[in-house]
Amino acid sequence: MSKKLVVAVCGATGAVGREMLKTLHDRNFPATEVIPFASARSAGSKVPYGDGELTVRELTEDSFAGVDLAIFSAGGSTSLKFAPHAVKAGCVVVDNSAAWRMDDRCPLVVPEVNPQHLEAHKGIIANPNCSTIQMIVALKPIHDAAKIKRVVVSTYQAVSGTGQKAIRELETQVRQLFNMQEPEVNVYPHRIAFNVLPHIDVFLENDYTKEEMKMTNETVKILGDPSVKVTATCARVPVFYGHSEAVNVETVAKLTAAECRALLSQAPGVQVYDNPREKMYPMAIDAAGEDMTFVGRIREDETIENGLNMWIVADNIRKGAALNAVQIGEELIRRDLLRVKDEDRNTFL
Ligand code: 25A
Ligand code: L14
Repeated sequence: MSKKLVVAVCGATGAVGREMLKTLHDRNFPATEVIPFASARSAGSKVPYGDGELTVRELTEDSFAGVDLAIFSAGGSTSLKFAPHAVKAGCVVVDNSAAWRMDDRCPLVVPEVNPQHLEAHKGIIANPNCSTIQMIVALKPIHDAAKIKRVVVSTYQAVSGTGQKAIRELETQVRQLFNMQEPEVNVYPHRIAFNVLPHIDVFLENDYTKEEMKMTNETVKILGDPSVKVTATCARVPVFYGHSEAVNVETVAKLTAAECRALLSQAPGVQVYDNPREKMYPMAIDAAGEDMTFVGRIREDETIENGLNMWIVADNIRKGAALNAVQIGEELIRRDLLRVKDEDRNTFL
């Protein structure tokens, strides 16, 4: 490690921020220094890093001098406020919030799918929504082979996507219910323990949730193909880690289930786990803590000419957030793109 490479993790005390620190360390990211930032109330606290700990600093507009890469997972409003100052200081931002994803100036990247979009970056690169990421690593090879016309997806999403406070809420409600107490409801609009909520993020004009429309819009941007139609229903389930998705895909060309299985077996970041006779299919409890996206229950949709059904599971905090963001950092280094051009520094101010 000869060249200096300073990495800031912004939102380092949160559920995703902690996983970002772990991922940077576990993958031997070539950082010469890693600095954890969070809000003022966490300044001075410690976060684990490798065998040791790092002291959290308060994130301010002046935090980015001498920082080469800042990875944000501190909520959209924090990203909107601070990322432009990072870029001004010459620091490249990888942002995990929804704030910059549909901005034309910001590439939206899954390294296994569209790494070439990084070439045009102006300082901020957006990390897609967790549900989009795991779906698109499996859909990309299918799109390349048979051209996707339409996708119908239903999600079963873990509470960890909402952060540490939601993880605690599920734990607390389960404990309260087993003790015959009235469960406290704070984070979600209704009880999540032993329940399913067809409601993630806010409702929009068209009665879809914002989470559902992210899957529709982000898929088109990442594939660079507006002809791909995605319609989604996103549900919250009482699972701590790991999102599951039932995905129906209609293609232009015929792809048999066997061909699809063979294709996905070769796909980067994907592991086919599909042996129904042996009761083998992807499950959230097995995907938790893993880097791969698992695909199973691959079968032909017998109601249309060219259609497939499958079940896709991944750890929403890892591939859905921290891992994908760190992989973007690795790809930026590989392509020698970890810098902000002088003429781009004021792009977002
Ligand atoms: O995704 P999250 O989890 O919601 O986190 C979002 C991230 O964005 C940051 C935020 O920092 C967090 O890191 N963030 C928000 N606004 C920001 C801003 N303006 C910002 N960063 C920069 N600028 P934070 O400082 O707001 O949060 C710090 C801690 O506060 C706790 N917290 C969160 N929401 C809260 C709240 N406390 C009270 N009320 C709320 N509404 C939260 O603590 C966060 O760390 P915690 O729940 O994560 O952890 C509490 C204790 O548990 C330990 N712990 C946490 N995670 C793990 C853990 N121990 C082991 N493994 C873990 N994975 C902590 O050590 C702590 O003792
Ligand atoms: O990244 O699960 O846009 O509550 C916002 C909602 C992440 C998941 C995003 C959730 C999502 C989150």
